[in-house]
Amino acid sequence: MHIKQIDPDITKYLEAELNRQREGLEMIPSENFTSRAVLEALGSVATNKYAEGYPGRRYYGGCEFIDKIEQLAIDRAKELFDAEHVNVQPLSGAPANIAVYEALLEPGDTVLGMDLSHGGHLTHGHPVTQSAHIYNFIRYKTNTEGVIDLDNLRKMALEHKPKMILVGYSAYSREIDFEAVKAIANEVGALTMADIAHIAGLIAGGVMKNPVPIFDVVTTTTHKSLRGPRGGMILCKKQFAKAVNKAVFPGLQGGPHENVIAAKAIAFKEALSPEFKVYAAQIKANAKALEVVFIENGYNIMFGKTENHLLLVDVMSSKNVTGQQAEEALDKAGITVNKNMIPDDPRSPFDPSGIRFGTPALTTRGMREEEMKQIAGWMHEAIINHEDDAKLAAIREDVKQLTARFPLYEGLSYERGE
Ligand code: DSN
Repeated sequence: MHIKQIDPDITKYLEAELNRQREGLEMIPSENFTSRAVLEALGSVATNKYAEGYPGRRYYGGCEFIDKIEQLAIDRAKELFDAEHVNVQPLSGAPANIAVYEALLEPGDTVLGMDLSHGGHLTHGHPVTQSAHIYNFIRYKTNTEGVIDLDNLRKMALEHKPKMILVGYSAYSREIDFEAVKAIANEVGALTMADIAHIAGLIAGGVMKNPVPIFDVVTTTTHKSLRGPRGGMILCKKQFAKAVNKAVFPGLQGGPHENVIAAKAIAFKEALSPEFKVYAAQIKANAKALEVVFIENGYNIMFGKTENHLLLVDVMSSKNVTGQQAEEALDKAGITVNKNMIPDDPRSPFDPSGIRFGTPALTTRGMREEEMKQIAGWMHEAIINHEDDAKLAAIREDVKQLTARFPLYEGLSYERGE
């Protein structure tokens, strides 16, 4: 029986979510639209199988096909990122990061990681996380020009003698000089870890630097710019393979989600295609096109500029509108972004000074610079008219007309059962 017969309530909400995705402009930089093939694998029979262990070494019978699926995912990820070893089992980015800490650190070890408000991530040592209770995270920041100050990072590394230096960010819009960070780490005998969750698709597409051949260990999610299923992955040098695998299973996780791993394998195959290189380049070009209009309209762009897929904009200092007000107004206009802290934000995380937005999802729909210009203009109008519901509703109509020209999941309907 089809989902619509079994559960009309869930069907109704899935259809509503499908329409929301279709009719709106999805600009949260960590979101994307997977291919139908990836969706199909997620809903496949592979979800039924327990397969604790690794290909060829499982604790359950009947894994002969699951082994092939997981091995394909591993082999494709190795090729895509030029990796010596890959673990495709982490359930998402946070568990992948925790598994690396478990694999390579002892309780109390010192880690240098980026401050959250400067573009870092909660799992990079924010005091609210469990990892911060176990390890000694010391957080570095960007400088007044908005870039990672490598001289300061070196000074901090010499002072604190970290066991690991961690780079990779969720709101930082600049390239990362992995070689320079590696040189600092070598000087103090530290391990190197990069979390490339946001930029994995740009790296796979060859338009950003790849830390995998340089760093000891790299983590990522697979559902952001990489456009795969919601999940995580660890890539590392051979010497850390055993410790990483042991930390993921049995250290932290049980049975791997093999339907997700099948979907990861498909996404990696897609990312290995020549079309994906074009896609990755367009993501960057689209972010630049947004930036141009935001600068023209007098916005304060954090970190100086964008060199990847995202922008962090200080709407408070630019237009005296809070991040929360901007997010709400844009939502009403059919444009989804997220409010975000700016470096050393004086405001609270619930109503910060900034908004963060990006282009992976819009680029998947086929939108290019021309559409970005139009969208950036609407965003500006929505922000400065954030109290004018009629204006926001009018923009929403324009958004609907635009998105109708860029179909999403054509033919898919949960209510019609197609
Ligand atoms: N929640 C993700 C993001 O939006 O960047 C990071 O985990």
